[in-house]
Amino acid sequence: MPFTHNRFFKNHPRLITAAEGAYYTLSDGRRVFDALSGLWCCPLGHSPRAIVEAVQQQVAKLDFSPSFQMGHPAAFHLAERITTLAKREGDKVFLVNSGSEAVDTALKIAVAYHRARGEASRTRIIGRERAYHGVGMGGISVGGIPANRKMFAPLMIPGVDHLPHTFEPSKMGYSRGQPEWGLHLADELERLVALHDASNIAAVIVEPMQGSTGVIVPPKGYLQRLREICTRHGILLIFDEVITGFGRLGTPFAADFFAVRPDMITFAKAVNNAAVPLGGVIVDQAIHDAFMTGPDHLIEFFHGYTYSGHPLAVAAAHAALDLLPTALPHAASLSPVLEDCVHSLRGEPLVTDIRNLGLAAAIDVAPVPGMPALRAFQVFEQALQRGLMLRFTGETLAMAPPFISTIDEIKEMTETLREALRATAALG
Ligand code: PXG
Repeated sequence: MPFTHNRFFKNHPRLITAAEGAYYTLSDGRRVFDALSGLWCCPLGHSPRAIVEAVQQQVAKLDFSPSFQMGHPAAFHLAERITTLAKREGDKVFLVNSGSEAVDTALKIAVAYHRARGEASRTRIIGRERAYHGVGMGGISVGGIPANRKMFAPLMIPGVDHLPHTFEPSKMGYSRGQPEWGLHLADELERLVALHDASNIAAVIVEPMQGSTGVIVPPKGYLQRLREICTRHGILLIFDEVITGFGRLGTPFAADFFAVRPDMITFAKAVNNAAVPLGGVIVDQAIHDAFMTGPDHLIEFFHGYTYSGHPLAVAAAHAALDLLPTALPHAASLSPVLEDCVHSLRGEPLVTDIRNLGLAAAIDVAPVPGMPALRAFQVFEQALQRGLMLRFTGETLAMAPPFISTIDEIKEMTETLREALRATAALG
């Protein structure tokens, strides 16, 4: 099973049998609130009728269409809708099936772009500590979660450096929104440029808000500074928006929220509310154009997947994008509610930090001495028994409720978590 304690699970299975709106039904019949919108991917709630119908109609009309040397109109239309939403008219979109594929695709585009322009020495990629960029070989190479990397070290792509992560609880504990401290950490990029020389560096990839590692919010000015340094040195900036894309911060993309224009944006998850796997990369027009050389009967970019632009995934995305204009302002209006709610848990037993941005929040809990990663799991179990499904990882509990949640549901989620924290502390 993916990222699961397999042996424990086998003995204590947790099975989901149905979903509707903001709730899952478990195999014992209980309804639980889906506090992470699936795995950050179902912000519009489960099985919205418009998406269900779009996929049903599509499977009957055109179930599959090859994307090598052929195409189908809805995929091109989707690319246009996505670039319009991102306010990047003229840019291009490469469709894939997951966030991991989106990341590996963007990294390949970055290296090939420089080569196509005659700067073939620009091959190094710079990621960041604690980053999650999926599980492809490229993604784990630029990613910064030690457990995801250490078993596979010999297989990673060479020539990768990591910026320091920006989480320092002693400087930013219990921060609401963006922390004031940490802008200087962006200048570490200048040190890497000085070390390797810009002529050897292809791209920097960051999650604008680090999600999987526990909602690490960028310090004020940090992403803008990264942009300035990249621009100065001709280095591409890639925002991995697999989690933040399509509304999680209350704007279509985090790039809008932070008013930074990256050269590429990777996305997946919420693009189609996860009804069918879909991901992609938004690529700056100039990057695209650099590939468009040579005889026009030859392939310009040797890359792609059987299921790129899968008609069912694309149909789901069109339906999701139809729903987004109403869902997005609601999500934005819920974010201060979530902020106040989660920060009301300060002082509850076990809690060591709380942070939030947009419609995402995380709570750190004190570890069980000598048993890393156990405490958050205990809280997760206590919450699940009380009708709340959180996400736990390490010593962190994460929440990213569906955009369709009500204020009362956010409050109820918080009170259930409060009870779960107290019950966990009572376990000793
Ligand atoms: N980039 C980012 C920023 C992600 O968050 C991926 C790439 C990979 O996407 P795929 O579709 O290949 O899984 C992700 C995935 C969690 C959680 O609990 C987060 C992800 C996946 C599963 C769980 O935070 N993010």
